[in-house]
Amino acid sequence: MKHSNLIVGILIGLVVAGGLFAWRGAAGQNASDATGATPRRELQIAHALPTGHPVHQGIEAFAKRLEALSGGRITCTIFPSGQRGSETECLEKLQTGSLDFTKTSTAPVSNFVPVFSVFSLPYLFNDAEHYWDVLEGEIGREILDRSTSLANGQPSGMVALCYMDAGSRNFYSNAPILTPADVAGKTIRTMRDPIAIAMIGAMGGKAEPMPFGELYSALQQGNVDGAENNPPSFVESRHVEVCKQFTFDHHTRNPDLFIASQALWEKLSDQEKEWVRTAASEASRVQRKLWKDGTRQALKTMREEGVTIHEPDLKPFQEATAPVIEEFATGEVAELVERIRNVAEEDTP
Ligand code: EAX
Repeated sequence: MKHSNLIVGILIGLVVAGGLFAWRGAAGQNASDATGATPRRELQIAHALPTGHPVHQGIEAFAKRLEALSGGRITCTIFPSGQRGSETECLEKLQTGSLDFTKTSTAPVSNFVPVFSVFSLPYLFNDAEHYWDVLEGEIGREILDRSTSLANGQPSGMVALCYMDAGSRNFYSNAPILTPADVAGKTIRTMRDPIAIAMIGAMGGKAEPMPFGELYSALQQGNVDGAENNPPSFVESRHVEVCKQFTFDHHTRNPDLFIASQALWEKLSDQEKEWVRTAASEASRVQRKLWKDGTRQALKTMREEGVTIHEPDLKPFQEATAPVIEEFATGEVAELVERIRNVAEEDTP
């Protein structure tokens, strides 16, 4: 008996050791060279968007730049299209250290770090210029730096590195949405975000939160009447095949965030952190250009695929969603809203 227990013990030991050996990438310093002096890292990035999307291309720019800056010592593998789970699941993987980087909207991050909810408020920004003035200024930096702690002060498991352009969010469906009354009675997919859910409710619709990767079939099967997003996401995820009415009501501008795992971050040397930060800020700039081209291309595809594009009066949408700001902009979020609005005033000549 004792003998067989020993054999079982050895076998378990081998399996565990094998598992640890195979556990590469996430938060990992995988191997040192023969002298042990130069760590090589193979890091993993996962996100929910398809590879034709300008945000994916921005992430590729990050990986390439990081590899170059580190002289090939840090390489990244990208898992796109929800291969490693939904945006919330990717954030949870950052927290456990089983993933090194992800890109998500600010909306799922706000469920962990509430200050990010400011970006879910309807009509917070006047236009793209106001949005980028805030993101690239003091307020944007301040919010990014808050990503490392939960509301209770405990570590969040995340280090947000930079913003990426995600344009504005807009309704699409098969029935034209020209006023908030057209949202009433419809089931609209949203992100898992209390503010987005309340916003649809304020227009008399029903929000159906679900991961982005499940939306194509929900639209196709008629489980939801519509959704809301930017043109590149609409086109690259092929929702354009199943929805033929797109309305530029610009209700929110939730930026995307490129985020490192705190578990990885704590393992990096100061030099490596600097490479990662530099690669992220360069990728953010490159991605803003890719975004413009990607949006232009998406609009062209939408026209070719027979989508009717509406540019409605925004005022009724702003009025219908104003109670959501009243409800959710409290405490420090209310202060941020005021500061963000002041940035727009400073911009006005
Ligand atoms: O972050 O879930 C969504 O609608 C997001 O816009 C998308 O995945 C990008």
